[in-house]
Amino acid sequence: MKSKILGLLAVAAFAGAGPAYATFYTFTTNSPGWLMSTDNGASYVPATNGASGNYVPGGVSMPSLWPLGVFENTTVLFKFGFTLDGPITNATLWTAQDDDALVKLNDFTVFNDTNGLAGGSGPFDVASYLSSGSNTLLASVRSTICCGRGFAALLKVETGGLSVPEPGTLALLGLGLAGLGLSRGRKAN
Ligand SMILES: [Ca+2]
Repeated sequence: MKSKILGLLAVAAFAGAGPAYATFYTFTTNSPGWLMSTDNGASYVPATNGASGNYVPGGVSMPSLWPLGVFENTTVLFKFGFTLDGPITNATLWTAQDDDALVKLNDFTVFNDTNGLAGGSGPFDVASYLSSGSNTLLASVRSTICCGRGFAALLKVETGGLSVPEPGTLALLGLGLAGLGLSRGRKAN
């Protein structure tokens, strides 16, 4: 009897490997939780958004962060922590920076822009840089022109989520268990 039940469960597990439910995440520089540092990471404070306008790279408008009161030649670090649930299926990052930026995801370098001009970067396929659980985006933004250190980011992620048995599988499992009950009843008679 035990082996019959195990066999039924094995069939159910095989048939139940149906489509996983995907989860979609969108993070931008307008998402809560962005931090910034003007002393090379020694200390962080909540990032300020003093922008009067937004960048539009990749055809998508992104709210930008503009630290106020930052002096010439000061590199500003922007840091954003976020949590993902499940294996990463797809992930795309766009950014814009004034003027240049070194952008990392979980210590992987996504790109290092050194052209001295304000502009956008991406789209970048960053799926291999992310993982289920805690993740960190870090952008080191620099400019030689006074006071302009804008940064904007848009990150879209799809995760696989958890696999859930399909209704048809549950119905099969129910029929199998009912059949077991019938055969047991017959033997008892
Ligand atoms: Ca640039």
